Amino acid sequence: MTPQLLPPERAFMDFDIVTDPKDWSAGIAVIGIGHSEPYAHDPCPNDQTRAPAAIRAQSEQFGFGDGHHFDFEFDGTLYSQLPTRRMDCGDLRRGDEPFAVYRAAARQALSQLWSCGAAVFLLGGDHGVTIPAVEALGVLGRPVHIIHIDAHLDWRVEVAGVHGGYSSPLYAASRCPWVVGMTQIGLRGTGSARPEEVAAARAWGSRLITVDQFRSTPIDAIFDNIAADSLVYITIDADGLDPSVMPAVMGPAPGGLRYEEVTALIQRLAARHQVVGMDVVEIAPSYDFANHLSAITAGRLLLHGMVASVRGMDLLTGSL
Ligand SMILES: [Mn+2]
Repeated sequence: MTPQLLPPERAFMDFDIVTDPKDWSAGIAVIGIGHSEPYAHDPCPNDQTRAPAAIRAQSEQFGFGDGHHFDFEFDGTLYSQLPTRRMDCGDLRRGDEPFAVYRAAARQALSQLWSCGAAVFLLGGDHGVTIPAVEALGVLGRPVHIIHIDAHLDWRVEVAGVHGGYSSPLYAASRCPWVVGMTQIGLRGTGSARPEEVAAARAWGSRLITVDQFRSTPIDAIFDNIAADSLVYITIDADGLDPSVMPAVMGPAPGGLRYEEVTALIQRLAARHQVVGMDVVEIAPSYDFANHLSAITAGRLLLHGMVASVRGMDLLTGSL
């Protein structure tokens, strides 16, 4: 059976629900890719599958759904800064098909969205869902730089026999010829990386930036190694942020980036490069506070990414 895009219970904000790819067009596109391939030893496999619904449920409060309330982070209404075409493309749910079939369907859906000129905002899912996204970016025919926010390196070739799980998205990106650079921000503590993965990332040319280094570097200098002609894709693992603002993660690590550091980074990035999409992954709703802070933080980060994608288009008008 082929996985289907199913309409969500409620849309992200009041975006139009458009699950038929024939109806997709340029604009802003949200899509839920909830599933990845968990490791057999995971205590709570794929709780992250429920994150797209959790993020959508809280998005109602960003202007009470309609995006026309004054938003102080955007100095105006959100919808005055976004195109009128705002699609929620639904959720790619996994049925009983093999994982490879699901992953190919995700790659196909994301390729199609980018082909029709949409900026794509992906609701994970664990970090493995970034793999079909970086693979789909090839359809743009342009060099791509990945901005990665995460406590962890995510450069494993495989873990426990699983290739393409949540420890491997940046390794997978490094295998894509169109990915010409990556900047990994927020690294701290320990994760699945061994010294050989750190060496492999550095040898490939990935720029690794710890939280302390991030705070002691002017923000524009963080972007110095992004080639001028590169498009930018942002992948945010929820555990890259400090758990005080993003508590609902499987691998909490104290000392992460603050919310306003990430939003400032996204805004500065948009002043220099075209942001073609973004994902927020690894939110585990079972661990979210009763007030759903993690889902709210995720939704707000996505709004910043959406506005950034539009500003980047303006910046590069005529050069694309
Ligand atoms: Mn990760």
